[in-house]
Amino acid sequence: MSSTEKKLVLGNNLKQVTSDLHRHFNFTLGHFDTDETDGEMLNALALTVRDRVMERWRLSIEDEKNNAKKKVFYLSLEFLLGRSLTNTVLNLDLDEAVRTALKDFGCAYEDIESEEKDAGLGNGGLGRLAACFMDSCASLNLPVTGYGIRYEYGMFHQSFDEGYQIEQPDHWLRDGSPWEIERPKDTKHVKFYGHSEFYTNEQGEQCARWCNTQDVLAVPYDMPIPGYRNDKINTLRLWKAAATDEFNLADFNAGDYSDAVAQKNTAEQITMVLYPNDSSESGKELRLRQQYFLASASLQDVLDTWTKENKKDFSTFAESHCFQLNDTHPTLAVAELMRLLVDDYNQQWDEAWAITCQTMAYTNHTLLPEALEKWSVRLIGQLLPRILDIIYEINSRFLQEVAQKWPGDVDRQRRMSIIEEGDEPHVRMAYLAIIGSFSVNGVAALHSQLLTTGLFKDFHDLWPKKFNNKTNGVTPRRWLAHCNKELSQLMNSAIGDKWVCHLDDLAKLKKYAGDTAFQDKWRQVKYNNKVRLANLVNQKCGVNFDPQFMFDVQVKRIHEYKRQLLNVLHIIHLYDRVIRGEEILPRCVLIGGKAAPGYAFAKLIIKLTNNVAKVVNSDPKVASKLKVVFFPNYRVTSMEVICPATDLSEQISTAGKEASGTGNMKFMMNGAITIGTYDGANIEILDAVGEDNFFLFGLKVGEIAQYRAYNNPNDLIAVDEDLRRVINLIECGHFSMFEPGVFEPIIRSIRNPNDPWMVAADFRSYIDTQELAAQAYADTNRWTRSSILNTASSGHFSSDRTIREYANQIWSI
Ligand code: 26W
Repeated sequence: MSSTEKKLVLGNNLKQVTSDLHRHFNFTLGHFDTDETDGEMLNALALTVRDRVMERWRLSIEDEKNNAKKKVFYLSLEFLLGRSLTNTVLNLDLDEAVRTALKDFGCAYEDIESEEKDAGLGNGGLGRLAACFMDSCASLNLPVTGYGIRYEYGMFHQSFDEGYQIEQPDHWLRDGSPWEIERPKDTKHVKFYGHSEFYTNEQGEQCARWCNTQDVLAVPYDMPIPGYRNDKINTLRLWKAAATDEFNLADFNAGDYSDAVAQKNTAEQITMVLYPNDSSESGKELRLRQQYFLASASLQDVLDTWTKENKKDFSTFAESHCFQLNDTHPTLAVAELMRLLVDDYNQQWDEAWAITCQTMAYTNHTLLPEALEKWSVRLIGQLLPRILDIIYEINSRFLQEVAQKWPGDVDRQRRMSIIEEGDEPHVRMAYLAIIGSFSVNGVAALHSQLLTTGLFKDFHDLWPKKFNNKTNGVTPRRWLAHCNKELSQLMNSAIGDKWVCHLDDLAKLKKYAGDTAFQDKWRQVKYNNKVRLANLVNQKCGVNFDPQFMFDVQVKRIHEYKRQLLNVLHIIHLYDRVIRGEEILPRCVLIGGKAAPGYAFAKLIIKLTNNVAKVVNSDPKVASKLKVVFFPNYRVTSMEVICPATDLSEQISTAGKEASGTGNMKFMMNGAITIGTYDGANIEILDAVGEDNFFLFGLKVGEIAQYRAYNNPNDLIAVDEDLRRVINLIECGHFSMFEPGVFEPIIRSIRNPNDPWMVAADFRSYIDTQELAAQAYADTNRWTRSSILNTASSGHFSSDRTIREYANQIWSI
């Protein structure tokens, strides 16, 4: 029994859980036993579970205070948590007690859990990665706190009208959330606008202060992050913006009531909505305010805790703190830490800079040039004048260092400057992050290598040791133990249940890969999962998926580089073959994902998919061979049903564009086989599982530029009859009978000799490889063996492995 366990009062046994459930239902929530339980039982259950979280949380905080030598803070504008109830029940080992207790009320656990809304506080990969990391940190008992924003509206809800994406607001907090605890005592003031003032203090030192600011309050809401069966609860602290009272008072007294109220709204706007943009930067002032708001509130929080115990002695601060920056979004933290140390805590610049560079670490998640954040100097100067001073000072000292190392190399200085000169000068956030950090990492081997040879080459020349790789991972708790309970049980019966925390243990499954009795059971589980997904597809799309068919799935944000378009061209090709009377392997194809509301081309891809689906699904000649859906409102909770049911996982980005991918890992863990390009973490998946168990196709990074020089899509179309027929079906309006010409931009893009996404170039290789996958699927035993081997080889892709690497190699905890 652990020391924490001894101090726990609330039991996990059926009797205590049942009695707490009654107590919360009747007394906390004020219902009678005769009331309808719908909706309310979720809250009563959440509170019952939360009580058990609370006692562990308190002990974890106490333990960390007494024993943690170093703490890590994960700063991220996004945490894509999904549902909390099921995850907490799993991690606290409450599953059985909860199921039985609910029966007492005549409720089924599955019905209750499905009522919880997703916490959709993120766009996609980067936000979900932060959530998986939080789970692993707690499960590994590491002192890691997350800092983020409590968006009132999370990722928008997606539906379709005439095949076009419609966005609706996601007011996930409307009915409140039992998983957040407001901590008003820890409220911080965040400064905006105003100006810098320079003065000499009593000691005769030159000092600066930021005056005449318009302050906004940052109120923290803490969410518990439970570890897996280890009684550890970490904290995710999310900030909500609120207006200050003083701020309003001045205007009230001046008799300007409506202005005062309007200003209150301006303050509270900051945390109103998540920007649903996951590649191109919008350049919007509100987004910049969100970024600074997070950075400032979080750092003040850490420094307040520190100075409460250590006064103004920062001599051991660096050795006991580390800040991990999730992409450049929280990078103003570099300048903000300098400001707090120098202006508020009177530290010398050099000491403050040493602390900053020893505590900040930066993770890059993308090579796409349009996703690299740049803020106009004018905007930063207006909104955060003191921060701009500090950025200039950091830059001028840095450029001196560059000049010393490469005397006279003015071009290099211009290239490496934090300030990009031009008509409208900009601050390059990635450069600020690299200069202010002791570690810079990419998220898969290829990606990290491309960073050092391409995008950040100059910085790699200067500081080669700063750069490192941390291949992403996903948590096996949510993405296997929870979402695929039946497969988990089957695996437990064969290899025990240690894999939940030691995913490499799955390798023990390899010896069962050829065992026909085990294969039969494996296939049966997959079949049952396919039935479950088929029901969901029927309910959401009104289309019947036959679980005997191959389930071919691509779910992720919609983006040209991810090439959902290539997938649709393949669907049209299959349809064309069926119409021509050819035999094909029966398939159900599912595509899902959200497009950024301002990304017109991505929205047109959704429209094309929906139109193709409509033609395919309504043709009786095709019904026994092919079904297609665009799955609406794809999110964490849908993936929990989709990945266990998938046979073929589509990971088909243009080589060099997908930093890592993490969906690819979830599918692999659940026994799907990948059809993919040589890109991101696909390469490491291929390495782990071997080429017999992976369908590799397409041009590699090195081949793309060369190929482009010699090949024009129009020539390819001329010589490839399959491609020509597919393009022709779109061009002639077969999928747009009543909307002539709607898909013209798509045709133009495929035919563009400079198509950056290489859709036509990879078509032949993709189609041929799809055919190989179909043949492999027809050989049931071969496919099942491959499926088992994929799960068995997925140990490397646990976020526990990733977090151990961060902890050992970056954080030193
Ligand atoms: C400025 C707007 C913006 C917002 C978010 C630009 C870029 C982003 C993210 C970097 C997008 C993102 O989620 N990137 C994905 O990160 C995953 C986790 O590392 C990777 O697996 C994906 O390959 C990468 O696209």
